[in-house]
Amino acid sequence: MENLFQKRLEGLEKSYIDLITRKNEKLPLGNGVIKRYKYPVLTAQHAPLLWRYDLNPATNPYLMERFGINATFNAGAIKLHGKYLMVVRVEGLDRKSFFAVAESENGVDNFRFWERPITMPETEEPDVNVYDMRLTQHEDGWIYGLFCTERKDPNAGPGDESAAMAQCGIARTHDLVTWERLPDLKTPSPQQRNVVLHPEFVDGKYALYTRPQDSFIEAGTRGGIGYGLVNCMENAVVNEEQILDEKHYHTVYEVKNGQGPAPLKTTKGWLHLAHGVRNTAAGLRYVLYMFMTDLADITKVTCKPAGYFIAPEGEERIGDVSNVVFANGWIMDDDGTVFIYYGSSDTRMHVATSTIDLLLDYVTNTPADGFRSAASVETINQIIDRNLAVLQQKQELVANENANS
Ligand code: M1P
Repeated sequence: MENLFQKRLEGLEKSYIDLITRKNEKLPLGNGVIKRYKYPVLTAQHAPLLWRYDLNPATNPYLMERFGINATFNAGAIKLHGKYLMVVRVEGLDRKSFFAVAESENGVDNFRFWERPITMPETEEPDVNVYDMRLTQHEDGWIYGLFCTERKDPNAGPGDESAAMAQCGIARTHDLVTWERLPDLKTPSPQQRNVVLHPEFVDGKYALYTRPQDSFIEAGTRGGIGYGLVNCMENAVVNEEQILDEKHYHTVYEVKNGQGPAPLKTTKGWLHLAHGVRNTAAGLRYVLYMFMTDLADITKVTCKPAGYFIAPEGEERIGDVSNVVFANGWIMDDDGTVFIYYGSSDTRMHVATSTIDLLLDYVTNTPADGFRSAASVETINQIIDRNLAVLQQKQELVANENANS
């Protein structure tokens, strides 16, 4: 028996080390805006053996998994003390999600989890499930983690064991180890998800991006990326919620949308990453899109490229909730490199890299949505006209050079 235990342990340790030391590779070509990578940066198999196995041969002679991990996805991200850190949504086989920090030296591979998951303090009303943390390094000196806290709907009818309530949980930390839990956010909306704290004060107040919704899944009569101010985070109450980026018929965000990570400040405006959801015969499809808001008035959208920025590709399309990409974490380095962390199909984490210059070019020069097929054709024709003019200029130049030689 001891032999079997030892053999299994060696096999498990080897495959775990191989996985967390594997080098990632940039995929060639791409669309010129981002670089995708060959391997996901985190999977359920990245969860440490120490979490999953009882490593004592006396109590686990068959070396069975005792706590299985189902998925690692939708991570918040931050760079601290030179390390690229993700606060990952880790989901056990029991369907419960919790948060855990995974660290990498270069942001694209060799992510490994810290020894223990985060012990998140609770409010007087315990969370049933917590997920999708957005990290904000706020100018008040704290790192805030805003996340979805899910509980059973107290108004669920008899026998209804699936009606749930989503609200925004708030916690803050300096080191991602010790967290202070603050009361949940209060807003005029019945439910909230995808709430994100803006990194700077606005008129001396904390500014929040919200996503009002009527019920747990459906945004219903509400939806859109909302905005509201709160006086303090210790008792955060949004009294007035305005919508800064609406749902729109026949777009990639017709059903609902939500702010991704906290926006990045650039010379041209605040750069936003968000997810949009549309309906299809095969169910909901989640993609990422970008937009920019004004530096002086952060509720004013100044640029918004049509359509999606990242959509699920290849194996990203398949998972527990297929046809989904979702991002709630990115990191901007001092040299302008941007690491975009995104979850695919509620199963695993990926990275795409770009730079601030490329993203600004993308956001400011990609045509906006014309909301009609005819407008799309008009946009393509304008691009063709400009290209033909350039080609003609080139031909004329060559003809002149030939004539002069
Ligand atoms: O399953 C897809 C996503 O659904 C929710 O996002 P939203 O509130 O925008 O619909 C979240 O549960 C998210 O975690 C999940 O990836």
